[in-house]
Amino acid sequence: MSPIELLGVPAWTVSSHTLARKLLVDSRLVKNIDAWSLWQNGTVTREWPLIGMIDAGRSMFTADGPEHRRLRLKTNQALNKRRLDDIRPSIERYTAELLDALEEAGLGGEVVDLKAAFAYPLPMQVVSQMMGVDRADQPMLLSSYKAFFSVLTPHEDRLRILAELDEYYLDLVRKKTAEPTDDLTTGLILADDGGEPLTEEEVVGNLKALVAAGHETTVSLILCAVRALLSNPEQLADVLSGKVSWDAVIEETLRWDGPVNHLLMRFPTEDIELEDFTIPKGDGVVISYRAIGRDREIHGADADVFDATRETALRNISFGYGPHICPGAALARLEASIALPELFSRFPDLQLAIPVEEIHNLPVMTQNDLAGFPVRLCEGE
Ligand code: STR
Repeated sequence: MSPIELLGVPAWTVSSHTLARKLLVDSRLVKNIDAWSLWQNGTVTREWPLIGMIDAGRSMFTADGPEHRRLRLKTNQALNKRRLDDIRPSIERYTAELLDALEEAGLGGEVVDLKAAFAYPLPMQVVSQMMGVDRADQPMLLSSYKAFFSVLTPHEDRLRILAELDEYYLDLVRKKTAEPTDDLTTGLILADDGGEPLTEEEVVGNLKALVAAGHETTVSLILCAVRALLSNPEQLADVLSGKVSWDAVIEETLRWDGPVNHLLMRFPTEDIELEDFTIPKGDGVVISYRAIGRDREIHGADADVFDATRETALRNISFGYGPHICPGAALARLEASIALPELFSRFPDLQLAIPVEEIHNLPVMTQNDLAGFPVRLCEGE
């Protein structure tokens, strides 16, 4: 537990795996921003650049307890193993299409951006299909979220983008209410299990959370796995020869270089006494997943090394833990487990076009977003 400052706002960060697991099942920590003292007393306002990460509207992302279960039920059902089998052929098709286009662009040994041409569009295509978002709207969504996450975006632009997204999603929900189709948005609208139906605001909130979380994070999972393998050729060889599984690569990437650096925020509804410290009621608590993945108590003295054969990799909590554990975890793993082997089976000689240290992160505080990923598809002359 350490004090941090988020663009001028004080909070606590949790960087221990064991403590995070304890706190993430503690019902005294809630996600509703109204439990935050600095929000209650007006110190933090909508003018704070990170406000959109916390005050994201009523949804499964911001509710707790029985309300949270009610808000999450449909999403859990739509993302269960059996339903994911139905979506697998689409992921395979999108992957193949993008790889065809990539091959054409990089045919003559030209440098191509693996992010722009492959990792970035793929998860948005998948989540759009799942939610019933039009293909034509995908570029707008991608550029809106890109600007939303960047700390370089002027805050008034960020607030405008969030308002425009709200309008877009409200429109989509009204369209699906008038003409139900076979997608999760329609599923969220229809109460077919006798329970209390979600309100329009709640459907919009869930839809926002699902599209944002469903595309942004998976881009990073795919790229960071590729980066880890290209900078560890002996491990790549073991994967390509079948000695090490793709699943092992994916889990170790989640642990070592996962998509989420920090998750904002939770608030104690009463003082929480820990062994050597008390988290005061109403303070902000950040879970720092990047540091948690490198916790030496769990992963050993070489926790900073990428090792796809590491047994403790399976213990990563990069998708969170407890009631809010990522409902899309299995979908993200499925996407990566299709995208990565397909990429390397098409381009076994894939190589970075710049030194690995020159791959940079975007100026984003909470997410592990890479700016670009220049590669060559085949061995140069
Ligand atoms: C982005 C803005 C928005 O409209 C809705 C949400 C709610 C879900 C959030 C999302 C946010 C930001 C990225 C998150 C996602 C849930 C999982 C994802 C935090 C605030 C992660 O990066 C873990």
